[in-house]
Parts: sequence; C-alpha cells; structure tokens
Amino acid sequence: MKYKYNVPILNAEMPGKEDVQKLTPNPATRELLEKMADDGCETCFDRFEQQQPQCGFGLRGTCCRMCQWGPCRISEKNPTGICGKDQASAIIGNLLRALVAGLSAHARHAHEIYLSIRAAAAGKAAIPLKGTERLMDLAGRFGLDTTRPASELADQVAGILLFDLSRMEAEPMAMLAAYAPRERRETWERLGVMPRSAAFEVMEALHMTTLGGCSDWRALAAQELRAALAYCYSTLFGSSLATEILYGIPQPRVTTVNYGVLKSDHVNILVHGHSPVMVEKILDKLNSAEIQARARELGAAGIVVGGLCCTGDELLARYGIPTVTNIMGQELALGTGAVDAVVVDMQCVLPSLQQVAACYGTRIITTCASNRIPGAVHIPFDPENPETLEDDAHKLALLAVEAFAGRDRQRIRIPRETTAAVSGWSYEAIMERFGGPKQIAGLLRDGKIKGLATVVGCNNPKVPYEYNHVTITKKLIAGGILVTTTGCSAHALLNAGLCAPAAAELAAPALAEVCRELDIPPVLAVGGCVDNTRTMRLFIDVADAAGRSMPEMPYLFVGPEPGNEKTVGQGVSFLAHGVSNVIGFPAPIPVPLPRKPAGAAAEDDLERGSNEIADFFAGEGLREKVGAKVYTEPYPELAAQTARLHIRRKRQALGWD
Ligand code: MSK
Repeated sequence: MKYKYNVPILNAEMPGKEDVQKLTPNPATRELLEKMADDGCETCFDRFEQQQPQCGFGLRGTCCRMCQWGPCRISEKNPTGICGKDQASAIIGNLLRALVAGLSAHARHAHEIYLSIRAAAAGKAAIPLKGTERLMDLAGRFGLDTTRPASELADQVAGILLFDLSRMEAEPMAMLAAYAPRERRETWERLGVMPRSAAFEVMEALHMTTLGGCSDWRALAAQELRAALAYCYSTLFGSSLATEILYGIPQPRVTTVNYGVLKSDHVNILVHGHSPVMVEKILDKLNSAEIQARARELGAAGIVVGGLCCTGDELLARYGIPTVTNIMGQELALGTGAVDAVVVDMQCVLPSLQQVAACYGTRIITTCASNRIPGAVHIPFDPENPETLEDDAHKLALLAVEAFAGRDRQRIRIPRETTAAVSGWSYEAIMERFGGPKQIAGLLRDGKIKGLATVVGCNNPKVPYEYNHVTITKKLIAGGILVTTTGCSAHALLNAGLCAPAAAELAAPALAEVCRELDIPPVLAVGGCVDNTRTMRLFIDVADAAGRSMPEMPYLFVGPEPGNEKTVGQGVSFLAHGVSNVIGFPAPIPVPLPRKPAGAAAEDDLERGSNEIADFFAGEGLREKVGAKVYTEPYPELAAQTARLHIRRKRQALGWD
C-alpha cells in the first residue's frame, strides 16, 4: 500500500510496509517484519500506516500550538493565527522549539555525565576516571593548573562544563572558546549569535516563542543559530569529551554486528538509550564470575550483550560490543523472541517497548528517573546519590540474567545475518591512522579523497527504513567521499557492511586505495549522537590544516531520515559552522520549492510552505550569513547526486579539481 501526503509537500510518497519489505537493505528486517506479523505483534511500521493521512498543517510546520488560543492552522486562506502571527514566525518558531527540545535532551545527558565526573572525583562512587589524556587536554584548554591531582582537575573541569550548561550572564562559553575556529567565532560575533549556555538559550527560545513574544522571524532565526551553538559546544562537545574522561578514548576494534549476534542458547541482554554510566557498571557485573555462573546454572551457554541506538554506539566504539539495531528496529530485536532483558537509560526508547516485551516475555528495566515505562522494573541511577550504583548494577545484572528462565522458547527465530565491522573511530584514532589533519588535507587537495561527509541521524517511517541511509552512503563513497557516521544511521551502515575495510571495494578507486593503505573502512562509525563532536573536530582541524575556512571546504552534513528533535540541532550546528546539509524531507524545515507533478489531479496540487523560511534555509539567506545552506531531497539517488555536486563545486572553487 502506498500513501501520498494528503496535502503534498514534496513530490514523494509515504512508504507502506510493503515498500519497506521491498526496499529496506537488511534481510533481517524483512524476516522479522514477517515474523512479528505472524506473531500478531504490532510495530511502529503498522502504527505509521494507521496514522495516515497525517495532518498537512503539521507536516508543513504551519500548525501553531504555542498558546492556548490555538491550535491555529495557517494557510493562504487564513495567513495568520488568532494572535496575528504569520506563517514565517510560526514555522521558524516550531523549528526553534524542536531544536531546544533536542538541546534539552542532550543537556540532560550531559548533566548526568558531568555529575558522574564530580562523583568519581569525590570518590563517592565506583565510577572510574580512565581518560587521563582527555582530562589533561581539557584542563589545559580551560587554563587550569595541570600539575594538580587528577581528582581535583576532574572536579574543576566538571564545574566548568556545568557552568557552560547553566550560565545566565553574557560571558563566552568555555568549550566554544576552546574549540571553535577563530573565523567562525568572528562570524558569530558579527551576527550577534554567540550563546551564553544551554539553559539560557532554551529559556530565551521558549520566551521568544510564547504568546505575544517575538514576531520577527529573522530574530527567531538568529536564536536558532544561537541555540544550535549552545547545543553544539555545551551538550555535544561536553558529553562526548566528558565521557572520554570517565571511560577513555576509543580505539579501533574489529567486531561483528547485526541481529545474528544474538544466540538462542545464551542469555541475550540489550542495552538501550544514550548515557553509558549505569550500563558500564552493569557490564562489569555481567563479566563477573558470579553472574556468569548464575547464567550457566539457569541453563545458558553464556551471556550476549547487544547494543541498541546510541548506548549501543557508545559501547561498540569503546569495547567493540556488538550493536543490533536502531530506533525503528528496537521492536524487531525483541521480535526475535530471544531477548531476555532490555536495560534502558534515556531517550529514543519507544513507549511500545513494554507491549512488545509482553508478547515475547522480555524483561524491561529502566535506569533513569526521567525515562519511566509503566510495567517495567525501575532501578534508577542518580549521579547526586551514586553510593548505591555498585549494588544496583549487581541487582540489575542478576535480574536481567534471571529473565532467561522465563523465556518463551516457542517464539524464538533469530535472523542469521551477522556483519563484520571496525568500530572505535575516535578523533584521535582517525588522526593516528592518517598521520594528522595535514595529511587528510593533503589527500583532499590531491583529490584522493574528494570530500568529507557525515551521514547521521535517526530513522523515520516517512522514508523506507534504512534505504536512504545506505543508498546515499554507497553513492557518496563511490564518488570518492569519505564518510563518518553516528547514531541510528551508523546502525544502518554497520549492518549493511559499509563500516568494514572490505567495503573499500565499493569506493572510488583513489579512495579505495587510501582505505587499503591505511586499513580503514570508507565509512567510519565514530559513536553515538553526541559524538558528532568527533566529526566536527575533524572538520575544524582539517580546514585549519588546509589554511581554509570551514565554508570553503568540501564538507557535507547528510541527515537522510531525521526523526528525533535532537537532529534539528545537529543539522543547524553544522550549518552554523559553514557545513551545508542534505536532509531527507522537509519537516520541520519547510520544503524549499514544491513542484506540481505533470498531470497531477487537483487534490495532488502542491502547496508552498513559507517562502521566507524556505528561502532563508535553502536560498541565499543563510548562506550569506554562515556560508551554508539546506538541500531537501527525499529520493536518495537525487540526494546523493546533490551531495556530490555540492562537493564538486566546493572543490572547483578551491581550485582542487
Ligand atoms: S538514538 S536521536 S533516534 S540517531 Fe541517538 Fe537514533 Fe536519533 Fe535517537
């Protein structure tokens, strides 16, 4: 069954389950979709069909729900809401609210990590400070006395990071001052978009968009950039680098991923979410002789730990622990019938998980007070009261293993797919392999690598599951573009085999030669969502080594399936740094120029969203300000073509082609 947008936004069709079955690249997905249908267990793929047709005003971002007078549907017929707000302010206001919601999610993650560093530094909990190299690096950048003891420095660094989250007065953010390139800082100063802190910019964004607040869409667009910079430096850089202080900097590891890593005769435990503190401790416990013996006592041959979403990406990067799947595959993973327990922390955990768990006898355990699921066992980690961490992790590991005894063995079917991969591409690991940013800049200048792109973000049922991620990436590497990836996109690319060195054979000859020489895959899985930091650092340092500004460089940010509000900040952060975006479909950024397909019936007429906002993002408005723009293209072949053309134009302008 195929769906059209009821109020078409793009000349595109919504995929039904049949389309997913045809196009999704992982055979394991197809097998599990069928199995779960046979088992009578509903998934998000079914619920997406049930929600059609979706509201056209919501799809275009022209539904304003920012006060209790609304909701107002803004259209050509009624060009303002009840308060008089126009389309442009409604659309950019929605986008800004989405961005700060995503910023808040990453900020909550960052908060947990920073407080964990404080707890570790105070010796209050058995949390390690393994990343001495990162601690000294950050302490030096923040101007601290690096001869002080590590615990003292860790406490001071955590204090600075917490201040970047919470500062209320106009002072520079410490992380931004430490890492942002000088040319970008001058640009942002000139535009008046320097942020104060995550908390201040969230407050200001909500204040500006409340009833009777700011009605100038240009001022709201400026706040979008300001909030994105707070997002980037306080919550992405902060979380990623602070996690390295706790657990060390990842190094490359050969591993195996995909649904087939689950084993029917083992206890299978999935870890899910974003923040790794509790999960790290559980891993210790699961590896203990006591818990291993308990698993054997229950008849299991051993324990498999598999990763979902960004907690999965984290553990894959740091230890090579196999990942299984991403946000839209989480129900399918339970559909194998082989998962005994899922330990979830925060974000991207579908509310349906408990219902699916009930179909297959899986135990769900929640570990974050702000991510509760009715019916789940709840053992929270509180970094301000971390003394019980050790005991709680032990209890939790035992609960997860003991779920094996209650497994329904009739419903087990694990797809056979396993995929080789090399994980652990931290910024330092990439630099070590290439020899430094100068070498990467040289390869770019010589055309051995045509460009650098990051393919990231979530899944979205509006495009065929994982098809766009994989199709675009294959075309990028075939065009000689080296790719980094994080988050749910990374799961799609890992399972498709693109993060294994053998994928070099799919790359353009010169890129393939570089990959073989350095023994790297053409797609580098750098970690979870917050580890877009690693890509940003790579982009910043290679531009610097090339003696060019960021907007001049052949770089791209590609988000084929944006879903979570967190992806808005990702895209806009890269835009603020002069890196253009190719995104898969408009919402919540409105489509630039919808077209009417030849011979379309009247009900298929395409409507424009907001001209001002569309033109600002896709036209010259944003480019004049920050040197980057947004391309929107739902068809992956065309998106890849757009991406390659963009890289070629950048290279020509640099005189590198
Ligand atoms: S988990 S934010 S669905 S990438 Fe980070 Fe995936 Fe997007 Fe969540």
